[in-house]
Amino acid sequence: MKRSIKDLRGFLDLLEASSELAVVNVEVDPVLEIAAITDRICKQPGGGKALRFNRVKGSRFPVLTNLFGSSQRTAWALNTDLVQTQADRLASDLKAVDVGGAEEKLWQLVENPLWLPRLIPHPPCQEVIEKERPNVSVVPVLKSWPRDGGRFLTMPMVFTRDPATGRDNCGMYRVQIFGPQLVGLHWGKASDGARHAAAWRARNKPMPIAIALGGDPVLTYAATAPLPPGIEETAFAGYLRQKSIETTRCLTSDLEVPAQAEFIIEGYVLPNQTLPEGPFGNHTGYYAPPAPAPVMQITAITHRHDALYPCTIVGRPPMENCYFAKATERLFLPLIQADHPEVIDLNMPIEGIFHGCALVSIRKQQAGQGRRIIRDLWDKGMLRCSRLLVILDEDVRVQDLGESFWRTINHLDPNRDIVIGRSRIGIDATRKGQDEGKSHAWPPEVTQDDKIRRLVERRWDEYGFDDS
Ligand SMILES: Cc1cc2nc3c(=O)[nH]c(=O)nc-3n(C[C@H](O)[C@H](O)[C@H](O)COP(=O)(O)O)c2cc1C
Ligand SMILES: [Mn+2]
Repeated sequence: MKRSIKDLRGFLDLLEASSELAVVNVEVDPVLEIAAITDRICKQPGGGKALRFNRVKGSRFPVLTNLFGSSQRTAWALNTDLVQTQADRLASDLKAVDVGGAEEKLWQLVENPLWLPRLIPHPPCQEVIEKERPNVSVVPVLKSWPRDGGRFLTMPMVFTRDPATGRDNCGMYRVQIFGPQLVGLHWGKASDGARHAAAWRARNKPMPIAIALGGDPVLTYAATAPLPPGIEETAFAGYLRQKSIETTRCLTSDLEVPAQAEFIIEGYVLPNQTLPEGPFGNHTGYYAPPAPAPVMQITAITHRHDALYPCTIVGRPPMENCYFAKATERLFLPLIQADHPEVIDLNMPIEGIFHGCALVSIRKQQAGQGRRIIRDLWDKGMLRCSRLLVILDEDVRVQDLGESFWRTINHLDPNRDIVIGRSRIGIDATRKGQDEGKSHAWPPEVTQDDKIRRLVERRWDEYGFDDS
């Protein structure tokens, strides 16, 4: 699909034209009510429509939820009608790069001048500038669950810069509102945001930071993608949309942020300040407990005149983020395959909360290959955090959970097939040969004789069933 979408408005127009948007015009409360409505909608088969709440108590700005909560809408966000089309493009582009492993190939592909962000003047995200007394409470931030510790930005793009390399990162990490000019940041230990913060702390300097809300949906997706450290999300987004992302310089720091965003929150992270963040109703379906988190001092808030506030509700699956997670499964499979050509397919069931569980089918050619690939996949890349990793043979359709479970439980010998890693479990559910500790030859599968099957097929009508 060729399209000219470059911001949230363009995306909303597409949703509206395709009857994928529902608009709520009665007044609703950003505390719990919008989340409860959205939770109910996104549990509908297929994920329900995107929602626009025009009258939000306490704010003049509309709230958008469930924007990406279907396979179709996530595909559109990724500049395609079908995520697999982008995955196929990435796979063939990766094959065409003839250097190094998956990470080097991706680097070569993405760090192309064609895809690098481009600075523009007079950005829409700076139509309104609040530098004197910025107040984050102009944003209609939601409280999603009754025991949440407060209000959280749930779809923020958090921009930081590596002080050593000057390279920028854009990651999606939830942000808790602490005060008019104070928010808390929740970047995981292994994230690029945390890495940057540690580097600035080591220099004992405040870290410039900016939070963008809205803008081209492709960048919102890229902020959640498991890109290797150092690859810039803006360039990856440019690669996916086949056109550079437009950026602009912050007003109170050097950082570059998406020009087409709805809101930009600028500020600094002080080296040694933390505040308790959470609890937060998380994508596991359980509350994350409160813990100390770094804080950001806000120096400016800029936005469009008629800004829109996009956010998501996380909680027990299925939820909106499952569709992003499935897109990542498709897009990053070619990267896994670039390093491990024996990998055929991958399923990360949404009930496994994405990182938790992965089923991988492989073309097995050697004894011990199943166990070996478990170790290799835990070593680096997207599956390194899989707490349950199941390896199946190439003929198993891993997208079919019933079939995968049947094969796994029947192939499994717990004495032989379990691999325990650091707080991880792997199951080698491939067929085993006698060279792999199997005492007998692998038993034949129960299937009908081909000739008889064809005969029955031919005579089916004669038998007189009323179906066909
Ligand atoms: C809705 C949503 C919320 C997320 N919240 C967090 C978060 O609070 N902390 C975190 O470390 N990762 C969070 N993630 C996952 C990160 O966005 C993801 O790991 C991303 O790759 C991080 O970027 P980075 O590799 O540049 O650090 C969230 C993802 C989604 C889709
Ligand atoms: Mn990153």
